[in-house]
Amino acid sequence: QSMLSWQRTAYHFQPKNSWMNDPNGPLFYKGWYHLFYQYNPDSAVWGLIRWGHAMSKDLIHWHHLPMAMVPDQWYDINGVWTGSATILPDDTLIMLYTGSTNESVQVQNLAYPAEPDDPFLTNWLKYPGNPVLVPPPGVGFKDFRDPTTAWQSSDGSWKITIGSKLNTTGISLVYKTKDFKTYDLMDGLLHAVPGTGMWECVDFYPVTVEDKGLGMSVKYVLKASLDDDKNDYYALGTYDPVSDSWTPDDPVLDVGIGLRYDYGKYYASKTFYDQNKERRILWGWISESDSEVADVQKGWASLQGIPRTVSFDNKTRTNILQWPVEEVESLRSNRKTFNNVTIKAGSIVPLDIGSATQLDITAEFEIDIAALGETNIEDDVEYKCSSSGGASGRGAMGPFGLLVLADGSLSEYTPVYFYLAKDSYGNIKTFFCADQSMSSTANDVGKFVNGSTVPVLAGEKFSMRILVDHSIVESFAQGGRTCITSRVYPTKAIYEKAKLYVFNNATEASVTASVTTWQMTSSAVIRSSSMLCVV
Ligand code: DQQ
Repeated sequence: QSMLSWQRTAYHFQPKNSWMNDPNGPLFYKGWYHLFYQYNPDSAVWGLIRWGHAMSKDLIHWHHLPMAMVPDQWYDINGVWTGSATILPDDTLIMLYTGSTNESVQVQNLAYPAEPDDPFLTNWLKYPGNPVLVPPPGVGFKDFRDPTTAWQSSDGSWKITIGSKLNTTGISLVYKTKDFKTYDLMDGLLHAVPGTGMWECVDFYPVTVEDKGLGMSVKYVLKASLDDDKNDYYALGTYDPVSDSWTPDDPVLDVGIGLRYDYGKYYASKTFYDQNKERRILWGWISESDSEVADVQKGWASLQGIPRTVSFDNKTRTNILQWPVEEVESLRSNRKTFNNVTIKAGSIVPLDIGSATQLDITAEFEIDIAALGETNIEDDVEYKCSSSGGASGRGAMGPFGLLVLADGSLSEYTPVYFYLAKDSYGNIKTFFCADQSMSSTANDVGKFVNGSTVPVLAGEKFSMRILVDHSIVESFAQGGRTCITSRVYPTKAIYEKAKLYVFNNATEASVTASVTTWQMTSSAVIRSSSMLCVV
């Protein structure tokens, strides 16, 4: 047991050891959820990548399985990189993935289950005709990776899209295929955004929109993982299946310049349609923000976020909603409720809940804006989570929220909070932020303040949900309109020394908070007790 062993999570997905990155080919097949992932079993840093593999009945309790694919062919000998699954109408399972060849060229390869009747999907066959796609003329050998799940055209053929770049313009190419072995490159691009650089792990999927009085329609989400700044950006738009092009609803909120899935650590994500529960589920890779030395010392690096359902926000109509899958609630126990706690400006109130390292928290806040004289509310057109002093930067109406993973002397704590500021039109704008600057007394860890604005509609309270699991804090505002994932490395606020507080650091406004907490049971137990752990 290393001295850093407390950082290991209790209910997030992690391999038993070593390095993990992107989620790959998530799917539901013959009663089981499968997750494959970029895996380097040799050490806790990125290296020669294989496909790790695990399966689960509920997306929370996982059985580790043998590696699904390893570099053993000239076309993937430098790495079995990211890919996606497609389940055809007759249940045939198709896997497309990027191989890094013997010459480090990025090519796309086809694989399929060796025994399609095996619900464990243990053995995989690589198509003897691989690679099925090589970089087209004009595309760099190292700028062609991460094929999406395929979607079907009206003529029965299939299309996929693959991210790339042309100079500094991020692009997504579209290919058409009938058999997943031979492909035609379409003339146009699905989309392109100048200045966004290489698009990794493109994702493209429909979301259902409720049209008042008119029934349902669909919009399409396009997501790109920007290699240059390691964040996942999405936009809502429309898809024209004839030209195979996608157009954003709002060009100001285009891919790579507008909305992010998450304003903390969240990258190389991928969704899949869960035909079991008829929902779309998002997986995202959450890397460390400590040092590589610490990762090697603890013997592992990276987590997957708790899978999130993704849906269109029919209220704002400008964003998606992301919410932890309901199955995570099966880990809840020992519920504690604190109703209508008044927190005066500039005060902190402890919530007596026992150990606070494995928690699910929901909280609602009300603020009496009318009671504040108009003159007391300052214009704050410049406010930004990242540069406005974090939780210690005070305004008339914020910050207020929770301090998670705090020790009793408040030498370590992670504030997750709202901050209200007036924009240039005099309208109140709400920010949702998470501040890592006081999370750890260690000096080799990231101490960012992350966050963004969050839409709060008339009549809504300010609401947040937070999942705390030792070294990760996942925060969701207003039902999942804005999300922030933080990696935190407390040295004092660990195990039974970790506590929870509600705080209001506003200079004027008094806040009323209602908070519910649950202890979260470890899901990890199954990792060591199950007969299915054959690794
Ligand atoms: N990780 C994979 C690539 C992908 C990148 C390699 C994103 O396929 O583009 O491990 O993190």
